[in-house]
Amino acid sequence: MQNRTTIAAIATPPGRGGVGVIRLSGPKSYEIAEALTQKKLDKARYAGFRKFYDANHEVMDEGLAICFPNPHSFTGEDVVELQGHGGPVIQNALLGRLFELGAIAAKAGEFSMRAFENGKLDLVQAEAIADLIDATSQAAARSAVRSLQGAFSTKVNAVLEQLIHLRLHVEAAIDFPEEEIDFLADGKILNLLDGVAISVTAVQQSARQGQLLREGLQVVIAGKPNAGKSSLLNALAGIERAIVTDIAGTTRDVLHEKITLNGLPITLTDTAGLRETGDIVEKEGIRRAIKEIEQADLLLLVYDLSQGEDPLALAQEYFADHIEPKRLMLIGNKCDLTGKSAEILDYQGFRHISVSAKQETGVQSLIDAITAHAGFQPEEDTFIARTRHLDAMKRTQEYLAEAREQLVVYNAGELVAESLRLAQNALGEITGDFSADDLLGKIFGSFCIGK
Ligand SMILES: Nc1nc2c(ncn2[C@@H]2O[C@H](COP(=O)(O)OP(=O)(O)OP(=O)(O)O)[C@@H](O)[C@H]2O)c(=O)[nH]1
Ligand SMILES: [Mg+2]
Repeated sequence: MQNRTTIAAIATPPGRGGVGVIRLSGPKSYEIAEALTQKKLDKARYAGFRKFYDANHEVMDEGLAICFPNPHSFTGEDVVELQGHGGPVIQNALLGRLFELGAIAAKAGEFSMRAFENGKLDLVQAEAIADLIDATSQAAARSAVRSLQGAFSTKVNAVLEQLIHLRLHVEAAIDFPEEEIDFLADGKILNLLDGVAISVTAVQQSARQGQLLREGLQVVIAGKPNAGKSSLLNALAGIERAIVTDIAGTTRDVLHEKITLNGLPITLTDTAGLRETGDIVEKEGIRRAIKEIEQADLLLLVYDLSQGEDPLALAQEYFADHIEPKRLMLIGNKCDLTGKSAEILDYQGFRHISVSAKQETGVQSLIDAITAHAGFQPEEDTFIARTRHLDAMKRTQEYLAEAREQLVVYNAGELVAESLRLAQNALGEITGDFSADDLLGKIFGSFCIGK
């Protein structure tokens, strides 16, 4: 904590407000704040009314100064909060004065990074702060708070302990070569190993809910011109967002609409109808549509039921590489024209739903099918999670599977030990036990300044 710079940043959002807060953190925080106010700070965590002076001893602003001595502060360093008035000009002038007095500008996420380095937060908790600030729904905010309070970290740490316990057994077996084979073969290590894998799976399942809640699902609507794609987007969004006409080729640009279906955040994308065309504008629209199709979590292939087409043949034609039941749902539209009712069925292993986008029949069934398809079932205790966490758990499982193979097939103690070490590193990345500096830089760099 010694020999570090003292950083400063405006902590409140830019703009005008009754109060604007500037935060200082680092060894010279007190010295700088006392130079600014030309007075000693009050005792720890007491708000002292102060004048803030410029270099010519003119009053720039007045407000409160509060100090938080290390280690009992957000960053774990000496922190001072200066609460002046919330206008961009005055706040920037105050910040400029702090720089003159020796503070340097905090980089994005640097306060949180220091809190992490000083053991005030683990990585999951630091990320949860960013997620809480960025939450777009009550449910996301609640689960971010749960992660912040350690709900996720506790689960990860419990699995880490299980894994360390297992590693100790394996290392002990290796240390006694005469008995190694027996040790490895007596089933105890295999049991422990399977126990760890089961625990990781359980955490993966909960984390998947949190990740869906945070990152949502990218759903792309695609199909022939006039199939009713834009009508479907409007029906799902509940507003007349996209232009609907009976002219084939109405939609040309890609259109994104953020909606929430059954609590699941979704980015719904409407695209240009897919067909051969000589029109250069439409051609560009189709090129963009294909790009969206490639990136979708879920594709809704909309087709016109009254045309008697085979939707799977269409899917094959439009997105051959992307037709797998996990990513594709077939939507038979205009069921009102066929006299059939809206229904859900299985079409050669694919979900098939008939709807009438125009009359809005079958839309709720479609919504339920989309959220069920994503496996979204948030529970009371869902915590926020990120793709990064799921990736780390996936790698953990891969190393565990490797360890299992080396144990069961080859009885190779050293290799089991090495795979388990890698599994522990992968899992430890989640909370930051084992994280490369570039990963940390990437995570904290995505936070906003002053956080
Ligand atoms: N009868 C009936 N007509 C529909 C239905 N859904 C859409 N339509 C009509 O079909 C026509 C085309 O609808 P759009 O939603 O613009 O179709 P699109 O797939 O977006 O077409 P492009 O943007 O040209 O690719 C319009 O006249 C709609 O009113 C439906 O469920 N039933
Ligand atoms: Mg359209």
